[in-house]
Amino acid sequence: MDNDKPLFQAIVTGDAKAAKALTEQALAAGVEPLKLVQESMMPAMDAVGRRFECNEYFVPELLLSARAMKSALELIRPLLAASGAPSAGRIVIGTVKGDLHDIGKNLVAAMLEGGGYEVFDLGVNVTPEHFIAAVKEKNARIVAMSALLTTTMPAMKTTIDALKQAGVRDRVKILVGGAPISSQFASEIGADGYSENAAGAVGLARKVLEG
Ligand code: B1M
Repeated sequence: MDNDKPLFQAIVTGDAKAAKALTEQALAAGVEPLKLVQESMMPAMDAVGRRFECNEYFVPELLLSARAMKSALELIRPLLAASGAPSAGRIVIGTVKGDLHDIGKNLVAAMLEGGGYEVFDLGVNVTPEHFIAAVKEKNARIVAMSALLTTTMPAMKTTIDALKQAGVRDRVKILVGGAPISSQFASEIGADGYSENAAGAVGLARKVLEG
């Protein structure tokens, strides 16, 4: 194991019960939630990804690790989101059509909530129609899209095109992110911004709304 932190190990080995207990213990001991995310949880999912790439792990192991990650994240998300500030604007967020990865998207949503935004999480496998309906219904100022698969990256452009077709593109700023996404890809598809990580998404949202 390339990290000896117990929470890292619990997630890599897919032990959800231990991941939850260790997170509870760390939080009770005063460890910063973001420190747990950055130093144990995200490195753990990266390690899981590396094992998957070299055929040491298969989908069942990925699922177990994802479940362990989620059990820790459930405790952390409300803490990241806690902020008494008035709403800085409404954001709809979702993982694009065809893509079921939601751990990073959930983290981004929690950080945006913590940054004072009212966040409407549409979940995973979100169709362009669903994004359009949510923008209209919630009167959102930002659409944030996540994609983790190279095969679902094009769904971001499809969604942007559909927002244009529906006549709502100009009333929202569009932000994109996810492991295979880059700022170059974001500008190629006509998004307004790209963030590499959850913390960066908060500053980016502020920047695009001000600019
Ligand atoms: Co999948 N998976 N997976 N997977 N999975 C990856 C993404 C992969 C890189 C693994 C690998 O090969 N190394 C690979 C994709 C390869 C590619 O496309 N080039 C892959 C594959 C192939 C697949 C399947 C096709 C496997 C199969 O069935 N054969 C399948 C596809 C299913 C589908 O979506 N249709 C699949 C399934 C799954 C599980 C369901 C088992 C599970 C997901 C569970 C879940 O999310 N509920 C899973 C997992 C866990 C992973 C890895 C191991 C971990 C992903 C993760 O949660 N990372 C992943 C390998 C890896 O990434 N290292 C892998 C932690 C998370 C905090 O980071 O999501 O990157 P991330 O989010 C970051 C940033 O990217 C950014 O901020 C976040 C926090 O800082 N960000 C945004 C994300 N969204 C943003 C939006 C923004 C801004 C920033 O908006 C403004």
